[in-house]
Amino acid sequence: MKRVITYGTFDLLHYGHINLLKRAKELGDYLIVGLSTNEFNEQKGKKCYFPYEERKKLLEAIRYVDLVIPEECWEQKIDDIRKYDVDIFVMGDDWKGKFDYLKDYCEVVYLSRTPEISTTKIKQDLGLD
Ligand code: C2G
Repeated sequence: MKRVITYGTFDLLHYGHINLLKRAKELGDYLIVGLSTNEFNEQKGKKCYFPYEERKKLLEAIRYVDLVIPEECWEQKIDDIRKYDVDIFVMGDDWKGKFDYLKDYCEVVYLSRTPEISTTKIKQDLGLD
């Protein structure tokens, strides 16, 4: 069983997120998502519309997602890779190169972002930002 992991905030879930999760799942058989907690989002400087528990419910309803775990800090990835016996780490290519240090522990894959959509754009288009 090939196990894949990815991380993110996934706020105001949109088709760019779904495209990423679908392709991440296609790389293996089991997809784990490290979902940024509300507190970690503050550290990331991101203001979330939906709190963690609601974002978790949304992710757990997606057919490609097998397990959602909390992402509480930048440093937990190596422990997660070991704990969940992960084979592939996946992120959108806006993060290209940032997680290459994980190549010592598993395969690292950066997938192309869906260009025209983002949570920030949604908020701006709705005049919320
Ligand atoms: N994404 C995408 N296309 C978009 C928007 C997002 O492919 N149009 C991808 C991002 O590249 C990322 C994932 O969807 O891989 C989640 O995006 P965010 O929720 O914005 O995650 P981010 O805030 O970048 O947090 O430790 C890693 C961080 O938690 C990543």
